[in-house]
Amino acid sequence: MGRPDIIEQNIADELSFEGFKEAVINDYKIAFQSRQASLIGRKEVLTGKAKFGIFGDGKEVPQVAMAKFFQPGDFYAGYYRDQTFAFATGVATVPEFFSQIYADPNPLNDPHSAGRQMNCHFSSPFIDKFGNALDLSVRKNFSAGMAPTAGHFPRAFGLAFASKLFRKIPDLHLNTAHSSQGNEVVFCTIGDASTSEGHFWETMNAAAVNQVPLAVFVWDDGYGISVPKELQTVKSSVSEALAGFEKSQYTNGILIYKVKGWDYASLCEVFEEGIRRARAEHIPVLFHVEELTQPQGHSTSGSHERYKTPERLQWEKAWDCLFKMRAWIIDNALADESYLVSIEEEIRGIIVSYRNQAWKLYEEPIQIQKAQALKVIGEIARQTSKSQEVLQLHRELSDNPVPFRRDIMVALEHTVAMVAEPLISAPASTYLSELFLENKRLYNTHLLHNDFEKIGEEYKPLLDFTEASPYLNGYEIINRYFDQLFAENPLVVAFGEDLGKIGDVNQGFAGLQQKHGSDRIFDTGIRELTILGQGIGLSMRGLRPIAEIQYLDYLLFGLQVLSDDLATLHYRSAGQQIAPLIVRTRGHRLEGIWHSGSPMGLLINALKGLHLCVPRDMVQAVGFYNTLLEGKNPGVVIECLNGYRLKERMPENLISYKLPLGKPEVIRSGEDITVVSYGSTLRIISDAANTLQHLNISVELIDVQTLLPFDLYGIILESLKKTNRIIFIDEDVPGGATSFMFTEIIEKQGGYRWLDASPRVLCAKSHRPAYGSDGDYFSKPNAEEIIAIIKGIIAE
Ligand SMILES: Cc1ncc(C[n+]2csc(CCOP(=O)(O)OP(=O)(O)O)c2C)c(N)n1
Ligand SMILES: [Mg+2]
Repeated sequence: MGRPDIIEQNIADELSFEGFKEAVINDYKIAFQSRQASLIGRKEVLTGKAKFGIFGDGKEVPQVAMAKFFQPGDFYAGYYRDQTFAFATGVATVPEFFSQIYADPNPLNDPHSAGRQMNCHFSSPFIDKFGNALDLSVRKNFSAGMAPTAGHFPRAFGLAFASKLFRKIPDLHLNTAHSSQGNEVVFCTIGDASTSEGHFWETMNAAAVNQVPLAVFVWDDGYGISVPKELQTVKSSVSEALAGFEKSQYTNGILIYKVKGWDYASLCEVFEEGIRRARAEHIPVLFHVEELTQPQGHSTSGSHERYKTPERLQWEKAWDCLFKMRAWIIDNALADESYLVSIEEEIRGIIVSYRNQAWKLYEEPIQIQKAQALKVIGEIARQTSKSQEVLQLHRELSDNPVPFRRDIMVALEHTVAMVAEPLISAPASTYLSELFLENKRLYNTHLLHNDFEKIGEEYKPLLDFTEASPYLNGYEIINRYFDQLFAENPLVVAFGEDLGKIGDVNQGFAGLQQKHGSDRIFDTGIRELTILGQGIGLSMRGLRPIAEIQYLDYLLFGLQVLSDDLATLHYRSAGQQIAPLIVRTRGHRLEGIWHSGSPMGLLINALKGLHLCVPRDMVQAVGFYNTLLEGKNPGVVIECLNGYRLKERMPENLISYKLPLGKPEVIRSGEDITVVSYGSTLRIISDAANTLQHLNISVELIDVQTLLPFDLYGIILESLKKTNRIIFIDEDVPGGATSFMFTEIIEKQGGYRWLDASPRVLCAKSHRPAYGSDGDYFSKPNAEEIIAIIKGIIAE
């Protein structure tokens, strides 16, 4: 008999070997199942059941390895190749994968996007249906994917930066629902070719400078669709190109690992070490996963035989990671051939049944609609004088075995249009209205959290002034406000270029870093894109960031993430995720081409899904900050660049007064003409209105206050009903925000009915504003122009 402790050790080894074997076989099963899903998924497109497919075949093995180290509380930000990771972490199931490829709009079937996203764009819930934060520290969190390659990198940086703040700021340690003291790692994937994007480099630099727990996995299959990596990356290797970023013992930087994508054992080893260090030490890490393949080519849109050589195609077959893992399992006697064959056979059958299940779920409600529509149309055909024509519509729908929802609508619409007897066609109209509402709910909701709510309707913008309320410079008011805000709300952080040490270029934060700490008020590099991504990620993790863009003109550097990521987040995740980021910037007229821009039309078009606040002074700006901080939607506040040194009276209730959104304010009442504007232009219009008053022309001046949402209360229309004349004025280019406001009032609100003179717009010239006082005068609307045009309207 052996010694008991040695026997115990042997049993433990045996058990752990059994456990190891089981874990490996389980990984192989997930990888194999994922491959089958890819193969069948492609067929679903080729047979016409789905429109487009892009799959994770050839990337399965690194993803099952990666999933081993993804812990509850961690975050994922990735791209369309990661279905295996989603399956392995349990965040997605195979039936959900199929539901998404069919564009099933039922969130119970496709809980990731409710049919709004192409396949393989996953997400997990961050909020419950009432908008309350879920306990993210115990969940595996997938931030919603999107298609613009590398577009998720700035967000990934922000998600990782949150871990850093949760670790460093003691006041946040109690906030356990969002973090376990910053132990969360962000797993971020990207294809080799997409590392060519500036987003990748800006993010890597920001992560390296800030030392955040961001783990980047580059799936290197040598191609970006057809373009090989020689044309994508210097030295054809992203890890070599990043050599200067590498962390050494005494520097910041990133850890860089290279590993073969087909080598399961090495992948597990390397990922274990890298993730452990990222988590413990908050060091960013890059895994360059090489020698991956694309067994079915890039997507269903074309074949890779067009651009890969026969040798390359042959190599891809031989080095397919799934094939290599299988061989490794057999070589190491973890399972034999016949066992693997039996589980593969079983999985093939299961995947087919998952596909059938998802298809049935997708199709059933549509077949019910089809049957109901046929019943209604058939009944109408029996009663109408247009029986033959209606029967033809009936036949067309009936012969369509798998109609879309739109085909049912079209059949009903055409029936109603065809039949002149309204009483007979009434059942079709009734059913149409029902379906219209249903489809609106499925496809047109969740642009904003609480889509149809009037935000802050109940807020009474009551300013509390006392005898002692002082007149201060605009920047001083903003500064006092931020001071109170940071004292009151521990979730608020603010950052941007020159915002920390000197307290922003206009002193809004002057002295506040010293008072509230450099973890909450801090400088960033000149990197607008990742400043905004930083804000997106922080706000998704429960903080309330104010990300500052130094001048409105430079918002364009970050517009892509605002538009593609932030503005679509709630919609594309079907209401499961929010990012209530506040973007603070300053704009409108000051000096020259790049310090007096007012591209509001551009923002209105790009930022549907955000609130766009355009205050005329700093007290009003404060009202918007308070409102946005109360809500769950993101917003941009554009302070007036030329307003910081103008005196305003500071109310006592700076920290508590809120402004409703979408509620214009009549700032001067008059009888003869309604003038609609916002921001810095209002002061010029006020001057013009004084002059016009001497000419007996009485101007009603309205500040729209917010461009998104826009006048939800019909306040401008009420004014127009009184004056019967209207002009929209701003500093944007022709066709910009003035055209937007014009359409809203004249067309959408029916303002044309109340006009006695033609409605007009006055905006800046098409070119950028020239430098200097004369440059401003001749580029932007001026008081004399305003007077002349209004006199003209009155004389009409
Ligand atoms: C910003 C942007 N540009 C172009 C595309 C079109 N596109 C989709 S995938 C792709 C290639 C990406 O290659 P890679 O990053 O290597 O990923 P892989 O598909 O090879 O895994 C391109 C050009 C896109 N989706 N987004
Ligand atoms: Mg590639």
